[in-house]
Amino acid sequence: MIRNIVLSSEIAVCTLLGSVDCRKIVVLGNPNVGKTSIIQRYVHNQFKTKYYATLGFNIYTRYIDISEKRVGLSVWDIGGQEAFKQFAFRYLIETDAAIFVADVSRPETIESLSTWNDKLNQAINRKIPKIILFNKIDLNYDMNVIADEVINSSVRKDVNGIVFASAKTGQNVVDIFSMIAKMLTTWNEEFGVPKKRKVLFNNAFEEKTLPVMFFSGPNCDFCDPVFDRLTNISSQYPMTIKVVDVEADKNTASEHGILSIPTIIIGTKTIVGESNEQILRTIVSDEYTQLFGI
Ligand SMILES: Nc1nc2c(ncn2[C@@H]2O[C@H](COP(=O)(O)OP(=O)(O)OP(=O)(O)O)[C@@H](O)[C@H]2O)c(=O)[nH]1
Ligand SMILES: [Mg+2]
Repeated sequence: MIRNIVLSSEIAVCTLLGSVDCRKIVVLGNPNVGKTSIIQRYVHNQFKTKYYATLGFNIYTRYIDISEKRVGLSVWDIGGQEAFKQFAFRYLIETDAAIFVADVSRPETIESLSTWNDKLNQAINRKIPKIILFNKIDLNYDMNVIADEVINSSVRKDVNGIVFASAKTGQNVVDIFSMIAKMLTTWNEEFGVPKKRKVLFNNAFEEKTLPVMFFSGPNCDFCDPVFDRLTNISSQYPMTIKVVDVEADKNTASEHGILSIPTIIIGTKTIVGESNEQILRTIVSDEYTQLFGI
């Protein structure tokens, strides 16, 4: 009962504010990966170390201005316990975007994301922006193990980005939600269709080379190693890499909604934060197959 009241009042708050465009983002994943923490960092800029499992779901609202337009984000925090999955359909209908959360210190937590994605696809019948968010990058983790898990997961093919963040330190959290909000306001029903993306440059598609944009700038810990990995791969795939310094070329960065560096746009996929060669190679190969059928 109480949840229904919360639900209707939250939606009312979002829709009653004049012409505010309201969008529903669901946050899904295993218990304990940090879904609630990510959302609370985003909405209240706070972090709690004690774990309280989310029972059912909670909805949080935050308003942001994108290209001078106010957008209300209804962020649905869905409890990861197995018991809640059976009611998932109810929570997932009318979703506009999804964040699948996994934990870098327990990379196997990516496994359940395919089931959540299947449930989501049953509840919606259109393509929406989806990303995988690896949380807890403040902890120790092994990027090679994460890469193996990403490569073996089927969900990676159905997402538009892989991002790395920490609810504890706040690293990348606001930027990731802004990125999704921007996706929601600039991309329509044809979301995910390559020609809709602004990654076409230097006639890259006509030449059958994969267009890649690499966004870097000052104070970027992972930029050099990630760029080196990318250039290694480019010797084996026809790729056109355009490097953009976000400080020097603010327009291009803003056109593509870039807030965190490094960010790499490979075809239709966006990767934010540290990444290793295996992940990049897999995404490049997926994109190459998808775009060119080769
Ligand atoms: N070190 C670290 N701990 C985190 C981070 N994010 C969350 N945690 C901790 O991980 C535990 C679980 O976080 P929650 O946000 O409650 O996890 P959840 O995914 O919402 O879990 P369910 O509600 O059961 O589905 C808590 O003890 C958090 O303090 C992070 O970025 N770094
Ligand atoms: Mg929770």
